[in-house]
Amino acid sequence: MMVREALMMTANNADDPDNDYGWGIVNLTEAIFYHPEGDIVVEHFPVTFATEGMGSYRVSAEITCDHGLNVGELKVFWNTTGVEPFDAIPMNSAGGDSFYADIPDQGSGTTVYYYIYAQDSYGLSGLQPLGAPEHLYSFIVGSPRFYDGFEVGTYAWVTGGDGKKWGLSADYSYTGVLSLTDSPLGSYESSSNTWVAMRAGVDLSTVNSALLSFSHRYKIYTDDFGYIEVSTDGGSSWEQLGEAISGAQDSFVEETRSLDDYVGEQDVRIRFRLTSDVFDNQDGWYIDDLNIILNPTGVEEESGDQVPLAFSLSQNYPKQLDRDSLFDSRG
Ligand SMILES: [Ca+2]
Ligand SMILES: [Ca+2]
Repeated sequence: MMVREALMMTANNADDPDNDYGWGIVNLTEAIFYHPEGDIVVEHFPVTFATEGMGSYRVSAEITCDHGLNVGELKVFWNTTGVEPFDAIPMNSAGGDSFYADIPDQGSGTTVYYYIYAQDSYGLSGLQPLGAPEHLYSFIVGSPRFYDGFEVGTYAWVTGGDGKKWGLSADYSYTGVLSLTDSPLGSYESSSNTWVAMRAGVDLSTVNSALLSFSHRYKIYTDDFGYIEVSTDGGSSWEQLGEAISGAQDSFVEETRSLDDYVGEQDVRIRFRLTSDVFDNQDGWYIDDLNIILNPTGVEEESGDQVPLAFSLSQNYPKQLDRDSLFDSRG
């Protein structure tokens, strides 16, 4: 599917395009989630845990298409440069709609870039992330972390609750051009209880410590709240992680929350939830550059009891966040 098609088909005049208004106002969030019937759908949670000596790094995905896939043409393209050419690895079936490919072991400190290529039974292809190979998934060998800069969709997240649906916004971003927000168009609604949660968990069973960090800005009325929550049971139950967010913060600031209490757990997920009462709805909460930084067992910590932030934040930005390519970073 073409990006242009997605933008046109989800614009507000799409049902009745005319010469005066064309396809209407572009709805960015709906465009990113747009899947016409028959489209290839790839659900992939990015590789988080990669260390030298593991043997290989598994890229897993659920891939579906209404009229069938050409399973001989499902591939992971990868390299360590982030630019063409890429090496192709055929994906194997893991049963049902699940497929995987193993990227070979790399030296510690290497950044591995990859994207998923799928072909349907008509020979039409789809790429994930959207915009590949300009946009790519990446991970750093020896610096395990979950990272999301929200530049390539919200594939790693699920939404729910009452009120507006969480989605992407181009109104503000810390890096790149997009951030994650509770109410992409305008203010949040009265009596909201709306959330966005990680689709899969991060494994903290073999780490010494773990830290959640993200950048955010917000305008949340004083009787309304943003909560950061953690689940260790696959999203069935959630507990609050530190203080709730409320009030106004007009520029992006970094927020960190220790996940040390969850070391030893195999499935640790983060959720952001916004609640409101019936008065004074405001613009809401913008989140960008989310990291869950893992300090693996056996790696000596530099000092103190916190994971050093320099561990991953100061180097080896994923390709889509290469500092030279940023053209709209409003802090
Ligand atoms: Ca971003
Ligand atoms: Ca809003």
